[in-house]
Amino acid sequence: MTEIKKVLNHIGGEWVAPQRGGFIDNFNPATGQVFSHLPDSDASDIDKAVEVAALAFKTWSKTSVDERSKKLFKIADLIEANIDDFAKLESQDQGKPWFLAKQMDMNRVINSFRFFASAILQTENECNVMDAESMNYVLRKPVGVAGLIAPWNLPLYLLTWKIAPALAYGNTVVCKPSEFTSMTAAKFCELLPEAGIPAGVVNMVFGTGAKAGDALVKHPKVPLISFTGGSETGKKVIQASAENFKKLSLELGGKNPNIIFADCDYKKMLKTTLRSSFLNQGEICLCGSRIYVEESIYEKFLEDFVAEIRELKVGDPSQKNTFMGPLVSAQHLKKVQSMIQIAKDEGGRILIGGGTPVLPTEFSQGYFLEPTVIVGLAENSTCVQKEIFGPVVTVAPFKTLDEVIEKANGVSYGLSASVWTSNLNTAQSLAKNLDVGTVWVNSWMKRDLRVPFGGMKASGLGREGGRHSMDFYTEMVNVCLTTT
Ligand code: TXE
Repeated sequence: MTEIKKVLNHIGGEWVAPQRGGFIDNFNPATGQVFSHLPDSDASDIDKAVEVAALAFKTWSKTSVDERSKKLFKIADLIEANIDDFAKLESQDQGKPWFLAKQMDMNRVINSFRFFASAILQTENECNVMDAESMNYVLRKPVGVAGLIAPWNLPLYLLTWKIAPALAYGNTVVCKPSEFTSMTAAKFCELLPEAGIPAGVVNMVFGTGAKAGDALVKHPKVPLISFTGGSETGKKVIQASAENFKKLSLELGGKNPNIIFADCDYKKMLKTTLRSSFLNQGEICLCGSRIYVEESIYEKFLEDFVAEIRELKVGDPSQKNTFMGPLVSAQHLKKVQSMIQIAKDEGGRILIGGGTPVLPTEFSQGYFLEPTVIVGLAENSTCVQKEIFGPVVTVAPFKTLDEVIEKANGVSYGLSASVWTSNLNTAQSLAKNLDVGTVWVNSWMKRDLRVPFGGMKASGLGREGGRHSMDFYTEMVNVCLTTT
């Protein structure tokens, strides 16, 4: 029998058990077996972590930019040196294939640290000469103890997208990873002493959102919350943080349109659409889960898309040629399956998928689902309107530009869109008219860390990335200097 690992909280540089709570089971989604126990932390653990983070802030906020930069570069180097171990652990905990955990998740973790380690060396201060006597300049100060709450789909990737800029700009952090995927966050803490990060600068409190997450959001000594997760939870975070007027960045769900015109590069579009539909089991907020295809190529697209899907390998995440692993949890699988049932009840037709793939016995208790394509749904049906967050896409035809813009904007979300066309006018018109934070023209999920990232409507509040992260993780003080 394999040993079940017991994870502890990382507070003030020490590994500590939760003060009052017990431990929760953590499952390997590929086998459905418990493989670790996680602290079921509560407000008392959050209090302790905030106390030590506030103390550490006094010195970390005064550490030179040069020194902070060196330490962040060192974190990146250490993760790179251990990339295979991190990738395997992420795959075991989340379900995604090893290759993806390495190529997408861990490479991005490394890049985020290098990006912000370098960015803080190149920051320029704003200065405005006003008249003969006065000038204004902007001082930037770290905000304080940052509360960072991350989801389960890109566990260390999204958590470090918050930790790296928070530390770079002089804040200390209390993190609450998802209770479904905490393992790589714990492993990350093991590297901190070697990177020279002082005790108390990074604190990791594990447990549920209702207990540990809520306590972090409500804590009066945490002036900033960066949250990525579901839109309904995002509403709770806004409400719970209102009492203390916190700085908030909310990266929430998406129901992104993938709009395909007949004049596109068809081969490239088809290859990318497979990825934007099913990469990471469709558990990426940026996945293009609503596919709209120009009527003249609609039937051809369905035929080719289904043929490509038949070739996708679903199964053992450790195998090199596996494209999709299991979904993250039994609860999530049940939710996605119930959405497929609702689609059938609402008149949808399952073109491919919808069932459980046949796999070796080792994986018979895993949370696997076939890649699924649904057609024939009305625009106001549940599966077109609500985020499914699994390997399920809907496909519908369109005739005109105006029609597809209306459909694309006809949901409560506004995170991203992909547009496939060789006509620049069409692309520009969509970019102007789609109510989303990112429009990819002839690509998907190409991420430049300098650009503003975030969503509109139920997809969130605020932008992070490049100088937008600097704005979020610092407070600005305008100093007006006048000669006497
Ligand atoms: O998200 P939650 P879940 C979407 C997706 C998914 C849905 C639910 O639709 O099906 O969200 O997933 C913590 N106060 N996305 O259940 O619950 C929680 O412990 C403070 C989109 O994982 O929002 C976890 O650490 N924190 C998303 C984090 O919030 C709370 C990625 C996210 O959990 C809390 C993942 C509370 N009251 C899911 N309740 C994206 N856009 O990338 C929970 N948490």
